[in-house]
Amino acid sequence: DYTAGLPDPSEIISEITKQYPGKIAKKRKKAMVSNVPEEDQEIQANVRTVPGIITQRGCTYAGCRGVVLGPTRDILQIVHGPIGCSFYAWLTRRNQTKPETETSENFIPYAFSTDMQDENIVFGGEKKLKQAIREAFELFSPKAIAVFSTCPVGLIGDDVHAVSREMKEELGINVFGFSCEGYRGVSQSAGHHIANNQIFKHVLGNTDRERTGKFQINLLGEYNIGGDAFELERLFEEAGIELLSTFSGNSSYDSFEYAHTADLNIVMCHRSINYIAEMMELKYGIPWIKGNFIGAGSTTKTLKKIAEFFDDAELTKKVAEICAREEAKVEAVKASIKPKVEGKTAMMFVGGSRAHHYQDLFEELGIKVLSAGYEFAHRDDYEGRHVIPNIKIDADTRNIEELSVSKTENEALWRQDLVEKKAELEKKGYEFSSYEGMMPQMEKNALVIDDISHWETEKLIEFYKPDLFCAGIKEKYVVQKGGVPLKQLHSYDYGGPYAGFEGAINFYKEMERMLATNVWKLVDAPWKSEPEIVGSMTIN
Ligand code: CFM
Ligand code: HCA
Repeated sequence: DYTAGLPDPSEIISEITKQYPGKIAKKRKKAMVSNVPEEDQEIQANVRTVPGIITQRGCTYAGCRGVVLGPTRDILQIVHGPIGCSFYAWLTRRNQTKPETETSENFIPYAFSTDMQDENIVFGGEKKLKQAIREAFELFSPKAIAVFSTCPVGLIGDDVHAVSREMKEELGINVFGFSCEGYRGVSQSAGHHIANNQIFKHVLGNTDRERTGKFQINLLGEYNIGGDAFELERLFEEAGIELLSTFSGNSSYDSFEYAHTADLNIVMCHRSINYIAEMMELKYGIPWIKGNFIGAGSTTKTLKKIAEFFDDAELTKKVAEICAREEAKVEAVKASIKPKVEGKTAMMFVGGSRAHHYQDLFEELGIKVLSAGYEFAHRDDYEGRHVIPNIKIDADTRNIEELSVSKTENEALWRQDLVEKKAELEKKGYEFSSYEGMMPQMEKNALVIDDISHWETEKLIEFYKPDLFCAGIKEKYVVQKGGVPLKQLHSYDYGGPYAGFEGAINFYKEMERMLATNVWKLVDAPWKSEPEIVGSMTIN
């Protein structure tokens, strides 16, 4: 029995929240659900964090610059703001890239910033931004320059879009800006949306491309953390599926420009990139399906779903062959590791999709996920519903208006072959926008918590005493000092890839290292013997 011997989740919820003032307790309770998979439960998500509660969320700038645009190697990305914001987005996410040749452009190791100073805050920073764009162009002659606004830019009213337009004209390359000031929205989720809209408007669809493969796809929401995308590229290549563009891991500017010539979009992290998937469907009639490559079983399922879309005997055979061969390798490793970790317990509080995707990997090893949650996902990501956006796209300018759905307005631009194929497959029962959420997959009585606070994290560990905690760098050392190993599911610590078949093998081995050992039980939290740290500091 899954819940045998565990505390009752409703008791845990009241125990955790009784520490809070009344209004806050009421608000936080709405973000905590004792899961009943077969029921339509509501969870509060994507709302403002209680000030001072210590959230693990990031800002809008992080979601736009760091997450969505960050992994593209040849767009020169200038951060308009104080240097700290640029430093924050500099190589921390472990997104990898492989330029086509040794001399191909790769700006990922650089941090470009206008290094805004007090004087720019008082007198405006547009002049400095223009100068920075000119200087970057002279030194690096990039294909495209993107400008990212940080908090002070919005506060003083610098117009990054006007500057970008002027520079585009002057330099003759694509220059575009993002109003992704950190304080906009309630988390990095707002930054994803801003990034999606601007890439769609300024880049996607700029050039056409002759067909070079029989089966052409884009991979959306795969950021090549720890080399995940490399493992997937290997599988697609062997199967004969041509990957035109990845949004945005190991990605390039040109591939964004012709991404609209693909036959199908595979959406991996729906939370950060669903907007582009929907807009490509709306403007070009390109269908999308959701895919998960975390876990060997999920990888097979997704590859087979792609093959089913193309409905080609040779491809179907090839994919089946690859999956069988790779699954056999995975099984051999699993057989030696599973008995050592089966029945262990884990908790996951990560981002906006991984806390769900990684459930498959844990299931494969027989590890129970007692409690999980996202930092900034929306209700559809938890509850498993597909929400159709309210947008209309101008056919010429690609301007996006938040309006009523009007799929037919762009019908003339749709790929008719794809529209027909979609209709035909749907008739046979093929599901396109099928959508699975975290809650329908989790066990009964598992505790689901949105935007978990530091206090709540500590209490949960006290109640459940899990064998493993999965989160990020901010949580890692506090949790480990308490004697519970923490696996970072953002950066993978120093490991990875974890996607695809090779990734599953890597993850199993990592679980063996972390869970089949008693070393963590020997850790004594320093605050148990020394509750207060007394120190002195001299400032000269
Ligand atoms: Fe998507 Fe991501 Fe995630 Fe995300 Fe992120 Fe990330 Fe994440 Mo960190 S895009 S939602 S904003 S899968 S950076 S690669 S690991 S929180 S779960
Ligand atoms: C971000 C990036 C982040 C942070 C991870 C962490 C990432 O939110 O800006 O807290 O460890 O994956 O790098 O999510």
